[in-house]
Formats: sequence, C-alpha cells, structure tokens
Amino acid sequence: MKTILTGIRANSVLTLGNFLGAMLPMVRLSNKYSKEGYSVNIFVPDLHSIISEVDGNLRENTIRTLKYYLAAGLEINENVHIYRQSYVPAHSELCWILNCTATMGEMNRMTQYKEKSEGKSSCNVGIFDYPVLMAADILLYSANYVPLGEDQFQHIELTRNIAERFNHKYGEVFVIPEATAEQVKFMGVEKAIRIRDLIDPEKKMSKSTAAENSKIMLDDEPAKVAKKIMGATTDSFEQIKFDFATRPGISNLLYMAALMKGISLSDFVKDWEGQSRYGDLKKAVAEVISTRLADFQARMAKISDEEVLALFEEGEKYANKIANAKLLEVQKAVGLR
Ligand code: AQP
Repeated sequence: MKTILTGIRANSVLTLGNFLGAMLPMVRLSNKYSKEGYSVNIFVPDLHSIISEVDGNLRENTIRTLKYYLAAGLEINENVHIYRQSYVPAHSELCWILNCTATMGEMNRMTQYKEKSEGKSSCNVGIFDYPVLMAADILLYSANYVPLGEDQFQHIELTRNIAERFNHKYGEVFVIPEATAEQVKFMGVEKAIRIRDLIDPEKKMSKSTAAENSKIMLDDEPAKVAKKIMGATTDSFEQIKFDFATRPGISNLLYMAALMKGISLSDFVKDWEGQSRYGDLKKAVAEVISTRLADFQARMAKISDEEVLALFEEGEKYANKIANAKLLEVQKAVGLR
C-alpha cells in the first residue's frame, strides 16, 4: 500500500499560506486515502523548527500544530499516524548517513536555503542542511506522496536524487518518492499552491516575515484579518483580473478566497473579473477568510492537550517501529551493522 507523508514546522503560529498550501490539502487527502488503506503519516518536525527562531515554547507550539490539523477536519483512524520528529531518533541518525551522500553543489542550489540565508552575515548549519533531514523524514517511511506547498518541491527532487544515488551505491534500500508532476496531480491541483505576501505579492507568505501586515496568522481575529486584507497591495489597473504574472496582489486575494470557500477558482473569479470594485472585492475576501477562520478557531478551542498527547504517543510507537526497521536496513547496507 502507498504511503502519504507530510509535516509542518512548529516554530510559531501558522500562516494562511501554511494552512491553504499544505494543511488543508493533506487533511483532504488523508480523509480520502486512509479509508482506502493508504498509510498516512503526519508529523510535527520539531527538529526542523529550531533552524529559525522559535516564537513561544516549542513543546506547546508542537501540540498546537497538531490541534490545527484536527480543527481543519483531520479524521483519525488506524491508518493515520501522528508523531513528533524528535521522538523518533532514527530521523537524526539517517540524516547523518544521507549527509554523506548529498553533495555541497546540490545543497548550495536550494532556493529555500538561499532565501532564508539572504542578507545574513551568518546563518546556522541547520538552515543549509534541513533538506537532508527532510529526505530522511521521507525515506524512513518509504513515502510515495508528500503533499507540500510550492516552495518545498525542490526538496522532493533533492530527496529523489539522494535516494537514487544511495541505492546505486549500496543496493535498492529506498523507495523513491514520486516526482513533482505526479505529486501535484495526486494533490488534485493544477499547480502547487503558493500563497503570496500581502504587501509584496512577488514573495510567498511566510511565518517569519517581520511585517505583521504581510501575513494572515491562523489566530488572527476578524477585525485584524479585515485590516490586513484592506491594506493588501493590489495594482493600478482599472479592472479586476486573475493573472499571477501581471497582477499577483489581486490574484492572491481571489485565490485565497476561493480556497477558503472550497470552490473552484473560476467560480469565484467569474463574479469579479472585469469589475472595478477593488474595495468591495477586498471586503468580500476578508469576510470569507474571517468567517472560516472564526469557525476554525472555535474548533481549536475545544481540543484538549491530553487528546493531542495521546495521539502523539500512539503514533510514536508505530513510527519508531517502521523507522528503526528501515534504519537497520540502511546501516547494514552501509556496513555499520
Ligand atoms: N506561502 C505559502 N503558500 C503555500 N504553501 C506554503 N507553505 C509555507 N508557506 C506557504 C507550506 O507550508 C508547509 C510547512 O512549511 P514549514 O513551516 O515547514 O516551512 P516553510 O516553507 O519555511 O514555511 P514558512 O511559513 O515560510 O516558515 P518560515 O517563515 O518560518 O520559514 C510546507 O509544505 C510549505 O510548502
């Protein structure tokens, strides 16, 4: 049976970009495919979280991240496995072994590393190396599908390259995850999702961007959401049009609203394209986002820490079993055992 796997870092409250690009697609896929017998692994990569500043308490953020999935509608059954990365030590150990297969040249080409280190006089090695830990996260569980936002797809290609090189050198140990085109097809979207920064829509929306008004956080109240949307950068054309190439700001608003409403982009866009009422569109988008977020926040409030911890503990027993078996295979192939 196939395996689907994903994770979202717990370094702070999540943005609407994380929610729409990675969390909602995963919840949808998990609810569908776990019932068909696929194994679904959802983990909180707490080790990845510390490559950047942690806003708040990491342990509490980790619990909150799982609550997000549950509030977003994740259904639990025997095929859905939930765990914290640092509770499965095989991730770190395989990362080291894969570090000895990855090359400096390919790591230097990673866009996320370039973006996260840009303009910094010094950056930690974790920012450079986390794509290898990500490869370990995926390969330990023989994951075929890894639903992610657009920014992370380069790391799937890296994972494939590392796994193929390892298999070539040591024998057929790893299952190679599907290539980007297949991943996107599996997610059921035309293109991998990239939600833009509200102030600079050429950039992606990110948790760590300093400007508060550039991102919608999942705990934002309706008034705050409205203020941010009303202040979002659009364009000086006279008519509303969906086109990310020439009008990224307004296209981002249309895109976010359609995803939040759960309707097709064309259905949402057809009511607005050709009109000049930018202000009305912003109000409508703010209404759609804040209504759905308020409902989501109310669900969050009803989930207890105990419920979340019980899910983690159960999932970690499973994850350690699978991960340790794969790690032993790797250790034997390399000659460590
Ligand atoms: N703007 C985005 N649009 C669509 N998907 C996005 N993701 C992140 N931003 C967008 C997806 O969210 C998942 C988890 O991301 P992560 O926190 O593990 O890493 P990240 O990509 O570094 O996320 P951020 O928000 O940009 O974090 P910071 O600012 O802390 O570095 C991934 O699937 C990602 O694609």
